[in-house]
Amino acid sequence: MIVTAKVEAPTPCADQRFRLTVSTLLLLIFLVSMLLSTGQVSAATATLAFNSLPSAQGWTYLAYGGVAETTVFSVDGTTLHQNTIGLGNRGSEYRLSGCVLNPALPFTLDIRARVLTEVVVGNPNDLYGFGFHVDIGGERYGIGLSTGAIYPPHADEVLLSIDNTQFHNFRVEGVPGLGYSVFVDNVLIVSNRTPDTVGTSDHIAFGDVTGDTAAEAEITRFVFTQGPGSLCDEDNDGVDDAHDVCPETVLPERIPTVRLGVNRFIDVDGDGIFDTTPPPGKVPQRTFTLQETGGCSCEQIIVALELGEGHMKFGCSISAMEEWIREINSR
Ligand SMILES: [Ca+2]
Ligand SMILES: [Ca+2]
Ligand SMILES: [Ca+2]
Repeated sequence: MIVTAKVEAPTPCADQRFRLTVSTLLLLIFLVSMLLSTGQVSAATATLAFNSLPSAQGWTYLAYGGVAETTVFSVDGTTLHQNTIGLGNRGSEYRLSGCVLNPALPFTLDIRARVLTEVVVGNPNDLYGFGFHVDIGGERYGIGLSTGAIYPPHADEVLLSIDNTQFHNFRVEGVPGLGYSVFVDNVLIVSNRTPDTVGTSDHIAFGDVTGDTAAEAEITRFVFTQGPGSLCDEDNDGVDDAHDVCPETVLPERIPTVRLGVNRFIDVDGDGIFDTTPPPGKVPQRTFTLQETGGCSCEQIIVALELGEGHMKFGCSISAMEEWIREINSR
C-alpha cells in the first residue's frame, strides 16, 4: 500500500482538507489494526517440495516440444533435477498462477540452484538453460543461469560472471510497477532494474525457460513469498475470498450515473474506501470501507437490496449502507 502525503498551499478549505487527511489516516490505522487482529495480514508463499514432481504440487508442466515431464525432471527427496540436453531446441518449464500472486505487493523469489552442463542449440544470445521469473502485472522479474554467468530475461547482457556449476543462493526481490533487485549468496548484484514488459498473465515460472540452450541443472530450494498483506482475492477488491460476499466487484465503480450525492457513498477511485460528498462546510458524516461491506460495492449493494434508480444516479445512502452491513453481519 502506498500512502502519499500531499502538502498544499493554505486555502479557505485547507483546514477541512487537513481534517480529511487525518480521518483518512486514522481509518487506515484502524483497517491495519483490524487486519492484524483478525490474522488476515499474512504472506502468501509457494514452496517447492522435493519428494514429488512439481506437477503433483499444483504446478503446470509446459513442454514446448511435447517431451514428457519425467524425461526432463526428477526428484530424489532433496533435489529437483532438470536435463533438457539432447532434446533439441525446446524448453520445458513449470508455471504456477492463481491468487498467490498479487500485483499490488512486493515479493521475493528465493532459489538455490546450479547448472552442471549446457549445450547451445539455437540463438547463441539465449545462453541460459535454466531460469526463473515472476510475471506479474505485465512485467517480468527474474534471471537466467548459464554455467558461467547470470543474465536478465530476454537479454544477452551479463549481470554477473560466476561459476554456476557450484550451488548458489539466488534471490530476486521485486516491487511490481517499480523494479527488482537480485542477490547472489546475499550479495546485491543488481539494484532496481526495470522489468521487461510481457504479454503473459500473472505466473511464477522456472525450468528450461529458453529453447535455445539445453541444460542439466539442480534446484534444492524454491520459495516464493509475497506480502505481508497478501490474500487470495479473486476480484482484487482488497477483501479476501473467505470474507467476500460479492464476487466480481468492479473497482473503481461505474456509478454514479449523475454525480456523487451529499452523504451518498461510492468507491469512485477504487481504493477500498467509499467516497462521499460531505454537506457544505462539513466533514463526512460517516466512513465506510469495502471490508465493512463484505467486499460489496455500492453497485452490488443496490442490486442486492433492490434499491431504486436514485441510488445509481447519486450513490448509496447512509441508511442503505448501514442496512447492508447489518444484513451481512447477521448471516
Ligand atoms: Ca475480494
Ligand atoms: Ca475510494
Ligand atoms: Ca468483492
